[in-house]
Amino acid sequence: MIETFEGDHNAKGLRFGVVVSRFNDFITSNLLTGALEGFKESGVEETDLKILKVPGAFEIPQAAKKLCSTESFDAIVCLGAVIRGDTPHFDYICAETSRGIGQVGLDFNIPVLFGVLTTENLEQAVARSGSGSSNKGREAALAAVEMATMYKKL
Ligand code: INI
Repeated sequence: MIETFEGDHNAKGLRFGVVVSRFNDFITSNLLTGALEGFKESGVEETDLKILKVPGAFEIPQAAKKLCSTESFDAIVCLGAVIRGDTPHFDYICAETSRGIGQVGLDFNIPVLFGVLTTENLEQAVARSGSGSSNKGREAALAAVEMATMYKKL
């Protein structure tokens, strides 16, 4: 029989870090609300959560790395919103944020989840940060729970 591992959605007792950027706060605060709902649904206690608020998406990987270096979290969720403007700035921020978040996860060997919206316009960001299952913050928190609970079983 081949041993197969899969996570679940019972994360009671596991610890999670959240990094959320303030830029486009009217979107990122809703992503944070969605993530906290996802954690609550999964049985995570508030005392097992730590939230770091950073200025913009560019700073997210740096703060995620800081959280990982404490070695006290089972997974980290990164939340932000980058919305395209009139200059190439969007592309630089998106590239560095996604590359950095991926790198931190690989360097520290714990799940680091990508809940950063990278959208063409405000409407797309609003559509992905509302209440319910379309909220990408909630989706990232549930994915963090799934990954962390799977690693616990290994
Ligand atoms: N940061 C974001 O999180 N979203 C954006 O849309 C954005 N735009 O468009 O500029 C943005 N810029 C700030 C950046 O993330 C850094 O905080 C800043 O450059 C300081 O390092």
